[in-house]
Amino acid sequence: MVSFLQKLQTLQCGQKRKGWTHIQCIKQANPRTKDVDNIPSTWRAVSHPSGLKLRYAGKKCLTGFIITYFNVRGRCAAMRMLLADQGQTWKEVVVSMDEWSSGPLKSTCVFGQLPKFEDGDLVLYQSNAILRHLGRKFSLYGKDHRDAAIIDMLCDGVEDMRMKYVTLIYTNYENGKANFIKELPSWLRCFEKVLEKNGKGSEFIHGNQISFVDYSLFDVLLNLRLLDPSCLKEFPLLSGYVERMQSRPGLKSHLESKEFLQRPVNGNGKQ
Ligand code: GTS
Repeated sequence: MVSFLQKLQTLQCGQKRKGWTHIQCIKQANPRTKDVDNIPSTWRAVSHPSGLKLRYAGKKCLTGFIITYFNVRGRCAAMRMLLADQGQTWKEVVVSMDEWSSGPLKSTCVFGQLPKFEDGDLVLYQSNAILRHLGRKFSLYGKDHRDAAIIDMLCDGVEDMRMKYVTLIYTNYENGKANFIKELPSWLRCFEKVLEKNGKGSEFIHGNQISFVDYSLFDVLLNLRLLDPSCLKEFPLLSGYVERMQSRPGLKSHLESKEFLQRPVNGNGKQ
């Protein structure tokens, strides 16, 4: 039979509660209330299938990811895809337009805009800076400085394409859509050519490993395909790329999730 001490050791090694620096105290559940009594507010109690109740205490270890943004996919779609595909979880703080315009949040944001991204006590703004941070954190930035430089270049190229799309959506949707769709192939061709030069399009946008810019490109391509369902038809490599990206297990389940499907693409209902 496993002794109490053995259980304790297993739990201390393997069951350390995420987000807390250490287990301060451990004791058996009160058989009557099945609870640990009188827990000071800085402590947390959790159940464990073994029947033990654990108390965690100490300074909270700030390791969680928090995305603060409006209720849209928008500029957070790519970082959410990256996190989901990398097996990460995160918390969403959804800000309504009323809260944004009347509350104090805007004045606390470095550039007066969202998204805000928290990685523990690191607070970031600017969606591409956030993607780059996650790229470094999860080794999604190529294998060396040369790769990183090219990935940065591609990220700026995707940003240009994203900005054209965002400008259309928010400033000129009705009048500009037809012309936008006419010009779209000339931008998409640039990425088709980049793919062609990289393993004849059988890999990622750069190199043979996924990088943070793949999530951003994939996100923009999905949006463009929503806008013009036939836009990728003349680009076999981009079409294959989208197919490969969306069949990655982590991405597939994210794209099929209620959170993704129910979140509007943009803030004004246009897509
Ligand atoms: N360059 C910034 C980024 O990439 O994060 C742009 C951020 C931005 O434009 N944020 C908009 C915003 O905060 C929301 S959205 O366009 O991303 O949906 N708007 C509110 C405001 O008060 O400016």
